[in-house]
Amino acid sequence: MTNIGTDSKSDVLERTKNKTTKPPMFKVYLLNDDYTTMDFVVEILEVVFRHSPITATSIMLSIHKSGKGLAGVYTKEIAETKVAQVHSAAARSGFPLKSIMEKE
Ligand code: TYC
Repeated sequence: MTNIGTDSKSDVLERTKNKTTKPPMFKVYLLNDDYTTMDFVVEILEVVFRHSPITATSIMLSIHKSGKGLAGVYTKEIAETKVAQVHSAAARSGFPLKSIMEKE
């Protein structure tokens, strides 16, 4: 909404609309499996998704029981990076842990 400058007719219209429109957001999920340890999933939720130990444990247990759980919601590029970080940490540790993203 902000038009830079004053009310002079000769002023250049530098901006016709503000920059408050929201970017598309993506949900990042972790999926359950039978081989990844609970401790590893909690560590991923703490380190990659910045959850507290208590929240990370609660999310992990909900994934274990239901099959899938929300780890976080991010813009596209950040969501893609989180998914890649999960897969590379899991591969490095020999776990099949999977992460997926979905547009909100
Ligand atoms: N089901 C795993 C086990 O019993 C634990 C687990 C939880 C694995 C969440 C993946 O996203 C996951 N060791």
